[in-house]
Amino acid sequence: MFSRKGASEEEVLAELEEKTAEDLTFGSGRILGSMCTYPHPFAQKIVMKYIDRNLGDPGLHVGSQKIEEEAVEMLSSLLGLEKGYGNIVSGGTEANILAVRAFRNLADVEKPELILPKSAHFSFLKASEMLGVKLVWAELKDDYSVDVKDVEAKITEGTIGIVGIAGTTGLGVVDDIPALSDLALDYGIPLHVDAAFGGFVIPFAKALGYDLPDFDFRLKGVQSITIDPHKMGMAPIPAGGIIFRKKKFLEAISVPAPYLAGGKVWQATITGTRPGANALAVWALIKHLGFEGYKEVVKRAMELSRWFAKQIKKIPGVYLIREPMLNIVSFGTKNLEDVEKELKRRGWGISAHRGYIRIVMMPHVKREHLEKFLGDLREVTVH
Ligand code: 0PR
Repeated sequence: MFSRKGASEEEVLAELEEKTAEDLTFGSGRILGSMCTYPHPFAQKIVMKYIDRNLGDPGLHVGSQKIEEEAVEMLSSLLGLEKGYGNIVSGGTEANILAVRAFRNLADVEKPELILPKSAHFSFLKASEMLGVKLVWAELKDDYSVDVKDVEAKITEGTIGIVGIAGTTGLGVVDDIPALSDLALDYGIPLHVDAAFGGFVIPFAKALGYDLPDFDFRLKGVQSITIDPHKMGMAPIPAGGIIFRKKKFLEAISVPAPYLAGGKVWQATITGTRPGANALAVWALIKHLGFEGYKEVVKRAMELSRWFAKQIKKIPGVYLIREPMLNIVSFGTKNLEDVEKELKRRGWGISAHRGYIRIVMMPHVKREHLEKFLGDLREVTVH
């Protein structure tokens, strides 16, 4: 109900406290299955300070727009590209939609088709429906990475693009992006890499010596990459990233907005009015933490996931779906639904999908939380 008379701030706050008491918080250590985390304190300060900035009208907030461009440039350079074109957007969903939109608009075919792994995120279903692009699903191999031979077999006259995933939603698997890139070059088809999760993990994990496939613009077939600062980048929601190798992709999705303060400006994003503060927070965090700072965060997360995977293997009736590649560990059990229900009843923020439970070692997840969780898991699976 839209109240007739206003209540005091205290009253409203008290009601909010009561209602949100049901929420799980990252600080409690109970959220183990999310790709989000508590935003870095420095980023929170930035958001508070610049809460009014709107990147939808860059003529008003000229400085903020330049900062967004610099943030895009920083992400590009992390991904092996000196000059990239793109935006800080609302998340991986918007970034993936923009990539498919750019590929479709440039392809000029009557019945556009997109080839993507069966492990792809559901955001592509939205893209498909909105853009009238048919999804052609490629099979996975036993290791849950996409079968590149099957991708090749599915290429047709109507193929507008290929998708590879660098950190799948369920298992954190990095596809064989080098092979997909070669394929894309051979057939003259653009390759989009969904590194929404892996973008802020793989470059640092590689620097730490983990053996992972190349996945970024250093591979010449890669034309666009989704990379989300609001996942392992520790930026506040919403903060996604879409980077294109060439300007033509961004131009293909830009519409004129003729009456704004900046004169005739071009907008590529789905959202019009959009938060400048979050883009500024992305910029500020990258400046503040630097490569070495993120590397430390990833080091902890990778070590914790290896340790956790080892513990999982020791529990009777519980099995790993596959050895972790990134900081995601997924496991199966007998009577998975019952196990899931009981773990949730005990207050754990997890979810079971596609036959397994996924644990994501985000920065807020500590070994002591996982030890407690493993204790509960052991109890729940004993029969
Ligand atoms: N691409 C990949 C590979 C993803 O894993 C996700 C999100 C997206 C794109 C879409 O990103 P946005 O959600 O930012 O639009 N994957 C997470 C998932 O489905 C999203 C999420 C995050 C779910 C936090 C739950 C949660 O607590 O698991």
